[in-house]
Amino acid sequence: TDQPTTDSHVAVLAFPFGTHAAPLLSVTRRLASASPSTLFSFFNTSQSNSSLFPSDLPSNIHVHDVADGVPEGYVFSGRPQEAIELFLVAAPESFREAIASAENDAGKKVTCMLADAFFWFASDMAAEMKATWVAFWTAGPNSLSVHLYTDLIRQSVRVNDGCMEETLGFISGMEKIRVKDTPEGVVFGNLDSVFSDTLHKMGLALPRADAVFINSFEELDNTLTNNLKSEFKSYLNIGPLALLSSTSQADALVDDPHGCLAWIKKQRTASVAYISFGTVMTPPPGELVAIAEGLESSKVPFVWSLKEKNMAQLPKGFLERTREQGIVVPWAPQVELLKHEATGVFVTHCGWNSVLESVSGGVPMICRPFFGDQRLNGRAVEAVWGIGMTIINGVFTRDGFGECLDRVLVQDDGKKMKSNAEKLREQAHEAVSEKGSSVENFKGLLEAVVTTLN
Ligand code: U2F
Ligand code: KMP
Repeated sequence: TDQPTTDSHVAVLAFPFGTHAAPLLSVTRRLASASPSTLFSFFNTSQSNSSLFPSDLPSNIHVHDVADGVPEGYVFSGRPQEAIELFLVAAPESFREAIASAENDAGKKVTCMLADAFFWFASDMAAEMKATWVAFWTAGPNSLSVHLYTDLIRQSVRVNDGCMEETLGFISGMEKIRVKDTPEGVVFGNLDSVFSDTLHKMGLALPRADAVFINSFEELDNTLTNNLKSEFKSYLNIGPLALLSSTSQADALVDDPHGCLAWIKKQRTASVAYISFGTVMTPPPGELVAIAEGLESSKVPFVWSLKEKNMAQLPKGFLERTREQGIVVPWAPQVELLKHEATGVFVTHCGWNSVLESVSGGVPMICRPFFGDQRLNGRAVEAVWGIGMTIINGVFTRDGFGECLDRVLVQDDGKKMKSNAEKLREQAHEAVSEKGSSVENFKGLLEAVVTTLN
């Protein structure tokens, strides 16, 4: 295989949970094809690496496994985030070891650390190695801002009964965001967990990064963008990745084993509800039943991405009774479905990738956030961008869900959401077109990544 001819060697550090590693690999691919003489060593756990199907990688990307931090013979207690915490505690050592061995193999010292932003310790590691540090925030600008200003938020919000409704108006661009929308571990919840502490330390470290980049586009939120630009040495919006990645270019390449695209082609414009709650979370059984009942009584055509293990929790006879109305599949070609004109609404947990994919397709949302940044994203969808609504009562009930479907798909409310979503879709496309902001920012990212210190 060809070896890069220059000395730059980029260590890419992936976070192996949720949807973090896939977008980082997609950015790495684009960087690697733009700079064929740079070596990219991609570090991730073997489990996460195997889920990325890294076939047909360019020869200047080398994939390496790192330890997952789970001790020999460890028995999981079932605590939430247990695997994440074990990984995070071990991560500095796991990465250090794997990087040293990759440097050895390649005969090249690492010149840039391109790391998931969660890894605040990459700052010190890069300094020791005399390498640059470029951080990738895989979620949206609201959550990035909350972690950047965690100390300010903790000082400004006096924790009392009414404080959950207060807004973060003291941060530029967050006037509509309420305390209750923030991720747990910032104002409420466990402030001392390994995960909360990681996010807090990250917020303090990021202003030292040579560049911070994000899967979004500047025009989505100009106020937040300008404020974050003033805080970081270089703040680069390079998305939406869904409008750039090679998988979304040719239908023939799209993985659709359950025939979702063939099915949706036969549906009327803006009539279908696409339902998915991402890779981490599934609604509790009672809410799954409420979704099923809401779909049946509303008769709205649907594509529902539901993990195989949860299918048994659907009401008895639901799949048979709705055979003509919709399909339930264990995995759907989400980006393509959201780009299809027949999709009228996305019922989502508001993971950042999902929200931005919906914006990219111009599809309004019904939001049922669960944890982390999802409430923030849902709040922005509803109150800042006006492209969706939060589920009535915060959880799925048959009637509440039915009413939401009617509001978004039929009522004037929904028409307004659709036209707002359509405008954002156009701006998203502009951002990734020639001379667009995200295209220009990508050039800045490439430069930050391949430029070496002295
Ligand atoms: C964590 O997010 P999740 O993985 O739960 O959710 P998303 O960010 O929305 O990403 C889901 C991705 O999986 C794809 C979909 C998205 O790119 O297109 N997908 C699919 O192709 N087919 C399916 O049937 C189902 C999903 C975390 F939970 C969030 O809070 C964070 O915002 C997020 C990013 O940091 O990571
Ligand atoms: C499991 C995960 C994630 C998580 C919590 C989990 C994850 C993720 C986040 C997150 C938290 C705060 C933010 C943004 C994201 O939380 O992937 O501001 O990104 O239990 O996989």
